[in-house]
Amino acid sequence: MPETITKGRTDTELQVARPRLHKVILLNDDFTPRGFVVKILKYEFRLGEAKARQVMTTAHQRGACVVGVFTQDIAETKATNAVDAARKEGYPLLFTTEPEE
Ligand code: TYC
Repeated sequence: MPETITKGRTDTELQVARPRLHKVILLNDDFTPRGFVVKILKYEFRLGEAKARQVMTTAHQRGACVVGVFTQDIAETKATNAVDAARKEGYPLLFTTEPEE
Protein backbone atom coordinates (compact mmCIF):
# COMPACT_ATOMS: atom_id res chain seq x y z
CA MET A 1 0.00 0.00 0.00
CA PRO A 2 1.50 3.42 -0.93
CA GLU A 3 1.94 5.80 1.95
CA THR A 4 -0.08 9.01 1.95
CA ILE A 5 2.45 11.85 1.80
CA THR A 6 1.35 14.79 3.91
CA LYS A 7 4.75 15.91 5.18
CA GLY A 8 5.55 19.62 4.59
CA ARG A 9 2.06 20.54 3.49
CA THR A 10 0.37 23.42 5.28
CA ASP A 11 -2.76 25.43 4.56
CA THR A 12 -0.58 28.43 3.73
CA GLU A 13 1.26 26.56 0.99
CA LEU A 14 -2.00 25.62 -0.69
CA GLN A 15 -3.25 29.20 -0.94
CA VAL A 16 -3.19 30.80 -4.36
CA ALA A 17 -1.07 33.96 -4.37
CA ARG A 18 -3.15 37.00 -5.37
CA PRO A 19 -1.24 39.74 -7.21
CA ARG A 20 -0.79 42.90 -5.14
CA LEU A 21 -2.96 45.70 -6.53
CA HIS A 22 -1.72 49.19 -7.31
CA LYS A 23 -3.56 52.51 -7.06
CA VAL A 24 -3.38 55.11 -9.81
CA ILE A 25 -3.38 58.59 -8.27
CA LEU A 26 -4.24 61.81 -10.10
CA LEU A 27 -2.28 64.87 -8.90
CA ASN A 28 -3.48 68.45 -9.12
CA ASP A 29 -1.58 71.21 -10.92
CA ASP A 30 -2.38 74.84 -11.72
CA PHE A 31 -2.24 74.62 -15.51
CA THR A 32 -4.04 71.61 -16.98
CA PRO A 33 -7.60 72.58 -18.00
CA ARG A 34 -10.33 70.81 -16.02
CA GLY A 35 -12.00 69.64 -19.24
CA PHE A 36 -8.81 67.95 -20.38
CA VAL A 37 -8.46 66.09 -17.06
CA VAL A 38 -12.06 64.86 -17.39
CA LYS A 39 -11.40 63.74 -20.99
CA ILE A 40 -8.34 61.69 -19.95
CA LEU A 41 -10.24 60.08 -17.06
CA LYS A 42 -13.04 59.10 -19.45
CA TYR A 43 -10.94 57.72 -22.26
CA GLU A 44 -7.91 56.23 -20.51
CA PHE A 45 -9.62 55.04 -17.31
CA ARG A 46 -13.10 54.43 -18.78
CA LEU A 47 -14.83 56.56 -16.13
CA GLY A 48 -18.28 57.91 -16.88
CA GLU A 49 -18.80 61.68 -17.14
CA ALA A 50 -20.10 62.12 -13.58
CA LYS A 51 -17.38 59.99 -11.97
CA ALA A 52 -14.65 61.66 -14.06
CA ARG A 53 -15.86 65.12 -12.94
CA GLN A 54 -15.98 63.95 -9.32
CA VAL A 55 -12.40 62.57 -9.42
CA MET A 56 -11.09 65.71 -11.18
CA THR A 57 -12.82 67.99 -8.65
CA THR A 58 -11.47 66.02 -5.68
CA ALA A 59 -7.90 66.24 -7.04
CA HIS A 60 -8.41 69.96 -7.77
CA GLN A 61 -9.62 70.67 -4.22
CA ARG A 62 -7.51 68.23 -2.17
CA GLY A 63 -4.36 67.90 -4.26
CA ALA A 64 -4.77 64.24 -5.26
CA CYS A 65 -7.41 61.57 -5.86
CA VAL A 66 -7.33 57.81 -6.40
CA VAL A 67 -8.56 57.09 -9.93
CA GLY A 68 -8.72 53.31 -9.62
CA VAL A 69 -7.03 50.12 -8.47
CA PHE A 70 -5.48 47.69 -10.96
CA THR A 71 -2.79 45.03 -11.28
CA GLN A 72 0.67 46.65 -11.33
CA ASP A 73 1.05 46.26 -15.09
CA ILE A 74 -2.27 47.84 -15.94
CA ALA A 75 -1.86 50.64 -13.37
CA GLU A 76 1.55 51.60 -14.79
CA THR A 77 0.40 51.39 -18.41
CA LYS A 78 -2.66 53.56 -17.81
CA ALA A 79 -0.66 56.14 -15.82
CA THR A 80 2.03 56.28 -18.54
CA ASN A 81 -0.52 56.60 -21.36
CA ALA A 82 -2.37 59.35 -19.51
CA VAL A 83 0.83 61.33 -18.82
CA ASP A 84 1.96 60.90 -22.45
CA ALA A 85 -1.40 62.20 -23.72
CA ALA A 86 -1.07 65.27 -21.47
CA ARG A 87 2.53 65.96 -22.62
CA LYS A 88 1.41 65.80 -26.26
CA GLU A 89 -0.89 68.73 -25.50
CA GLY A 90 1.80 70.53 -23.49
CA TYR A 91 0.14 70.03 -20.07
CA PRO A 92 2.05 69.11 -16.86
CA LEU A 93 -0.66 66.69 -15.63
CA LEU A 94 0.71 63.86 -13.45
CA PHE A 95 -0.50 60.39 -12.50
CA THR A 96 1.46 58.21 -10.09
CA THR A 97 1.05 54.60 -8.97
CA GLU A 98 1.57 53.01 -5.58
CA PRO A 99 0.95 49.57 -4.11
CA GLU A 100 -2.19 49.13 -2.03
CA GLU A 101 -1.58 48.22 1.60
N1 TYC B 1 -6.26 72.79 -11.08
C1 TYC B 1 -6.53 72.78 -12.52
C2 TYC B 1 -7.10 74.11 -12.94
O1 TYC B 1 -7.53 74.89 -12.10
C3 TYC B 1 -7.49 71.64 -12.92
C4 TYC B 1 -6.96 70.29 -12.50
C5 TYC B 1 -7.78 69.46 -11.74
C6 TYC B 1 -5.69 69.88 -12.87
C7 TYC B 1 -7.31 68.20 -11.34
C8 TYC B 1 -5.21 68.63 -12.46
O2 TYC B 1 -5.57 66.60 -11.30
C9 TYC B 1 -6.01 67.81 -11.68
N2 TYC B 1 -7.13 74.37 -14.23
